[in-house]
Amino acid sequence: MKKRIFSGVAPSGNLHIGNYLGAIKNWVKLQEEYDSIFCVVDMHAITMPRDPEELRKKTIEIAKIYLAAGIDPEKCAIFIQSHIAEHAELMWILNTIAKTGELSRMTQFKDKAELSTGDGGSFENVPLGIFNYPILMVADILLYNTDLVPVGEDQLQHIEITRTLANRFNKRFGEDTFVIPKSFITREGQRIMGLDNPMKKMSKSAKSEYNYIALSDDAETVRRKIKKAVTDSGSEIVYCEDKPALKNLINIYSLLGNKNPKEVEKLFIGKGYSDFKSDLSEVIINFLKPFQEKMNELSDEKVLGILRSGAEKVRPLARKKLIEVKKKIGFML
Ligand code: ATP
Ligand code: LTN
Repeated sequence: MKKRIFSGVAPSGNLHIGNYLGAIKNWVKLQEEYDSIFCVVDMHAITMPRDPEELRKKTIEIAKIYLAAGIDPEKCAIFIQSHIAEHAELMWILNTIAKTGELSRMTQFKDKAELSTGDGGSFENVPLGIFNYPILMVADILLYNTDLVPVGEDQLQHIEITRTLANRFNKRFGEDTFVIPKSFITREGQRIMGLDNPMKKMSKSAKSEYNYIALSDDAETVRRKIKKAVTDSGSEIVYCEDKPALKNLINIYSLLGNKNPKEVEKLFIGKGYSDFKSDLSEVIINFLKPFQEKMNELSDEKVLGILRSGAEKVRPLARKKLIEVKKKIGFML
């Protein structure tokens, strides 16, 4: 039997090349080998305030991005999280075995708490959904007997808590209940850094649009953002740890231009930042153009149809697992 992978992206903000290189690009390769389920996690998205119309629009847009990237709905299931109520039901059950301490230690919680309160993240004002966001993610993963979770490095803590809770539940109610999943991370794409600050990851909830290249950016925007991207002191194009900004830009060049960092260095021997940046812009534009054309060819109706039939594919799996869990904990069926 094929092993199973599960992953998801929240319909919030503008998806950027970090999301693509850290997560979605890997999914496209993995779908050939694994039984694959990809989710648009709208229930996670509402942990921050969202305009309802915008949320619907983004939900479809994320699915279009999956499809334009090469996710094949014939091979995989693509669905919307809120279409399968079992995610919320399992989450409640898992809430009862999770500890507040382990949730408050999540780095994403600390970051989002600060973002959402505007007062430095005082605990009293943090929405509860941000606090137990990881438990919903744990439910997403455990509901489908997931073996591998392909994500970017920032999600490792969430995979760890998934393993902890699965083990805790299994110990109490039966070792064979949940499969203990592993993360799947690739070395290069794991952490694309912000263009305006190479010490922090590129993020779709960044305050400035100069932090990221969105998958929807047009050629002019890409050129403008790359021109403004911070660089390190010096003038040579070298790939090394003590030049984090340049290292990040070379990483992007090599991942989107299908070259390794050493080859990129060679291309720019004797040249400076301005040549490198203008070439990098063209590499990014050449990647984005066909991607955006594919997205534009997909109608909203067609995509919604794919998402609905994806939900029907995964529903029996989710039902079966939840019934098993309910039996084990002593619910009447
Ligand atoms: P937010 O800022 O709203 O938290 P995000 O940009 O971090 O959003 P997510 O929706 O949290 O994006 O992440 C979707 C997927 O993309 C996850 O697998 C995550 O690990 C990956 N990812 C996000 N940012 C990066 C990045 N800068 N580099 C590599 N992978 C990333
Ligand atoms: N928290 C994840 C999105 C997410 C996810 C999942 C990823 C929600 N549920 C299950 C993998 C598996 C993020 O990338 N911010």
